[in-house]
Amino acid sequence: MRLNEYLSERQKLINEELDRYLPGEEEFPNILHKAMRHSVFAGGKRIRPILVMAGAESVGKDKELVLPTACAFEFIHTYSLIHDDLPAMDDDDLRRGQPTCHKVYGEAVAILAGDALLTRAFEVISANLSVPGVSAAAVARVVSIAAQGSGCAGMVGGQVADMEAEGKPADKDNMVYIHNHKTGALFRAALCAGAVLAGAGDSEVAALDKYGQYFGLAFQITDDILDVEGEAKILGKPVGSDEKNAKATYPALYGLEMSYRMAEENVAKAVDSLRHFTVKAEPLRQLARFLLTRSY
Ligand code: GRG
Repeated sequence: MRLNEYLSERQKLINEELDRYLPGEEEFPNILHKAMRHSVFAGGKRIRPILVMAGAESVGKDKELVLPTACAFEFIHTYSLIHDDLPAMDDDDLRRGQPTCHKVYGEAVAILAGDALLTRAFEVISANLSVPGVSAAAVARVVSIAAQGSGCAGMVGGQVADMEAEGKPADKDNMVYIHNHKTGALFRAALCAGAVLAGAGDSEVAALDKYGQYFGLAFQITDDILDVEGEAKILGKPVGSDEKNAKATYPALYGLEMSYRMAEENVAKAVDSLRHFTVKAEPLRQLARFLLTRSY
């Protein structure tokens, strides 16, 4: 399997499906739908939908079975980015090199576009019921998994813990809590949702959940490393010379070399979580290893 081809084929499929599940820009109220589409189609990597599909495939089912839910996870992710960029939070003008939603459509519309994407996500999860082979019980369980992964026990909880930590001395345990919730919870939920819709057994779901936890930490550590390296490049500093102490990050707390080793450890644990899975889990194994060499 060539991971690059796998990823671009999945991204193309997801982009087509996302288009199908979003109201058109010509539909009233146009500004809302334009704002939703602006952020959904601003060039994301589509990792969460890919994890939903890979979760289902790892237990032997086709990706087509979970396409609506895969889109739902991208909607939840996009809502979180729109809200994260708002002046009340990170106050960012650019995301993925493009103007943020509130910069183009104003704050009020951006807030509502985020709200609409989050609610649309649950509508689209329920649409997964019309896919033959998916049980109503599985869809109900996925509603709960998605809500927990994105809400106060998951991503929103992590975001608030992150805000609360700002300006305080870095605390390693708190940093792990923040990453597990802000970033990891949605990855875990995506994997489990795909598996549950595919009829996976409890031990398979638990193994994918573990994989998601280690994958999430490795993703965050490599994200922090890329940030430091990117900043060093832009500012012309040697890598590692900047103490990014304003925020608790792995490189700030452990240094770059140790952070990379920690990413490797988490990747190894993620791969090991899948030891009882067949070759059908190969994309997940490769995706985890890919984190160590990614440049974006
Ligand atoms: C506002 C409820 C709420 C939550 C915000 C996702 C998030 C929580 C904040 C974004 C800031 C951030 C750097 C989070 C940690 C890492 C992360 C989730 C990065 C973005 O995910 P990617 O790399 O993004 O999958 P793309 O652009 O590929 O979609």
